[in-house]
Amino acid sequence: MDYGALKKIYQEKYDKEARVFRSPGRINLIGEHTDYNNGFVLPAAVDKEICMLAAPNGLNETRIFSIDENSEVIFNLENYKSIRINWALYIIGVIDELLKASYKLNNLDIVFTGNIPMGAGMSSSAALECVTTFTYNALFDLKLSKWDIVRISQAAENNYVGVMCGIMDQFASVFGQENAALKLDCRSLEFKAYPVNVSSHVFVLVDTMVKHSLASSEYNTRRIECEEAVSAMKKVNSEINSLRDADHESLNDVKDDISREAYKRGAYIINEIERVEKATKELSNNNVDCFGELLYETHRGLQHNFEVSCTELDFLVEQTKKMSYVVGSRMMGGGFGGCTINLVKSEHVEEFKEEISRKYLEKFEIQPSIYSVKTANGTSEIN
Ligand code: GAF
Repeated sequence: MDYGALKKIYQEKYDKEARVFRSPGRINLIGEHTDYNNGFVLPAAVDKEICMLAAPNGLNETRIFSIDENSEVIFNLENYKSIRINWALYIIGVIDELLKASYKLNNLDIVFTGNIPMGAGMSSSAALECVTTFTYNALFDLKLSKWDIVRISQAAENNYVGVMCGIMDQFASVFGQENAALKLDCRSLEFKAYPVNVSSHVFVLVDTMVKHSLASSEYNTRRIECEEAVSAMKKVNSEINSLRDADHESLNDVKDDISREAYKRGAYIINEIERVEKATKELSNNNVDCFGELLYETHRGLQHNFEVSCTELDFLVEQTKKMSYVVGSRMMGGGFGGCTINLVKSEHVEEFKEEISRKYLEKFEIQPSIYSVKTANGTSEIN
């Protein structure tokens, strides 16, 4: 990002200097839909980010300008609920959470932009929420911890945007570390860094360029289905409070009492939580082929049991099985579009890009975008 150029835009728009903050998007190596089931995830923050410039304005209105949308919203801290412009919800949702918690805020002039591809499953929304919380924390000295920033940002998404997301994306955006993926235990919130250099292989993202409209409603439905399985098991064993506490035996015991969907979702999650454990071991031992095989297993689970994939994603994953230089591939993120994450031998990356783009274009008449991302540090202020 050219922070200097952004400062100039701010100066021209609001006629003063601003402080500059950034928060990154993320990839997730493995552990999909496990976060809200108290399981493990393995995300890494990446070198694509949302950048926010802000300063107090001494007025009785807050002004927010989105460079990418070329659009401004203006509201005061009492009447913001009438604003329903999509991009503004992520910022206003944070303001709402802070006001509900009785933090003392004043009006700001805000300008923001980003280079995280939208709808690609790389968490542009979490990055926007996290940079907003970080900005308000810095400018009003709210004394929030990093975990407070994660929680408030997640609450904004749950309560204001209406997507019942787990904690992974906001965690990765705030805690990200350059050169590392972070294995987070979503129950204890302990985490450990793992190097992402997978012996002469790199992660490459292929963006389907589609986002099917059911993404957020189906996401919330998946949560409810997982909860259905948990409450049935809890009646038998009161120590089961989430799918993290369950195994296939306890799930099978309630098979006849729950919907077919709840059973399939539960089975996938139990496997996926175990898979993250296996995957981190393989990663530590540099067993790249075994790690790659686990990516394919995750995709099969997401496709057939969790049912959050789509034709475009399945096609991309299937094609890689014919490419000897790809060791693993799967859909990444919430699903119903967005990217696949592929583990590719470094010297074949260009060949991979060319081949997968050609095949996807032939099949869907859509040119996919391909991203080779680097890992990055979490939310910070730019000095
Ligand atoms: C989305 C959510 F925001 C995350 O919390 C997570 O559940 C993910 O989908 C699926 O793993 O990105």
